[in-house]
Amino acid sequence: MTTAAETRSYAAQLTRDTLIEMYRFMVVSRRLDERAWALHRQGKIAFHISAIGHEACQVAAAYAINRGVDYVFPYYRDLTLALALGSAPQDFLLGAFGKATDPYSGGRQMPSHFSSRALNIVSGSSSVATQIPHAAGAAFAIKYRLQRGLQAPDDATQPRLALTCIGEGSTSQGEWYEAMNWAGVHRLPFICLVQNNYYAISVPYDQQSALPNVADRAPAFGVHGVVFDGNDVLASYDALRAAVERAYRGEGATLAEAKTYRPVPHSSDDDDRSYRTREEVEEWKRKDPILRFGSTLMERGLLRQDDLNAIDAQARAEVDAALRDTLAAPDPAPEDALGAVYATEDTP
Ligand SMILES: Cc1ncc(C[n+]2csc(CCOP(=O)(O)OP(=O)(O)O)c2C)c(N)n1
Ligand SMILES: [Mg+2]
Repeated sequence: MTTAAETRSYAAQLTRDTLIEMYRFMVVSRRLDERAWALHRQGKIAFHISAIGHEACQVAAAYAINRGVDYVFPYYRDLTLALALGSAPQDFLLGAFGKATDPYSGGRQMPSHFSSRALNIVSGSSSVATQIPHAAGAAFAIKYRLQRGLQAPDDATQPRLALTCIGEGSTSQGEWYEAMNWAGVHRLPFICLVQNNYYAISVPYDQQSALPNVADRAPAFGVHGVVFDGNDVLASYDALRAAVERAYRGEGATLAEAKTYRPVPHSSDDDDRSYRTREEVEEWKRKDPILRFGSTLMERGLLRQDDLNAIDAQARAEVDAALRDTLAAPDPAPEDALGAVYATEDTP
């Protein structure tokens, strides 16, 4: 188990432009997410599940890996991750409205089931934790092909890994244990990012585990474990980049645990007032990842308040435009409902 202090400061190597780009993705994600809540309350979309509060560790994960090269197996809360990997705000909205042109599933899956063949984002099931064995299997394939020289010629020297995300509550599922064990046995180029927001809908973390950290289980699997502040972009990047370097060097898998919080209900269909106090929620709102990263960028003299305001205005305009285009998109034909989600017969 490493602590954040022991990891090298990879974040110190991020350029000003990259830091600002990361901040922009967080703000676009937040504005898009807030719009989805409003659309749900207006009765325009059927369901929303939110990334609010999780933006820091997700943007850090996208920037730590080699985007478009590594394989990503996200979960439903990964809006910021999907955007930072290259999925467009409109892609998310097309899914939320279940439009025919929804690139994730043609309107066949629930919203926020992110996927893109071009971006190496693999579609998942709604059953929690099922993406973890898929990701470990992909990591096994990466290692197997590398060892046997089976990669495409232009790919022979390209290190790759599989990254997957999951909530802390879903680590109670058997699939998670099976996949983590497999990753340990085969020393796979694999990262499991646990976004620990302390609740699985209404069930608090201490009812899921007797251990203070999910990553405390890492030694039992024979993988590396790390716990970090998931509301801090730079701490998250340091921990995840170290995990990526280990995977690329052939040193095996990492169980990376981001401590974070969702300051909103679990989904549009949840009322969190029934299981947690407003004081607790307010305390976490003071640790909001976007406010924190914005302050860091200002303290470092990289941006002024005016710049933050301009980024916010631009994000709102981007969301407005994406929504306009989404509303104009066609609805699917009812007879298409049972069609394929990820691959079709003519998919190569
Ligand atoms: C196998 C299975 N059981 C139950 C559910 C219903 N369900 C959806 S999300 C969720 C809670 C997951 O909590 P956690 O893993 O902590 O992730 P979070 O939503 O907090 O990010 C549950 C129980 C499901 N989708 N799949
Ligand atoms: Mg949770």
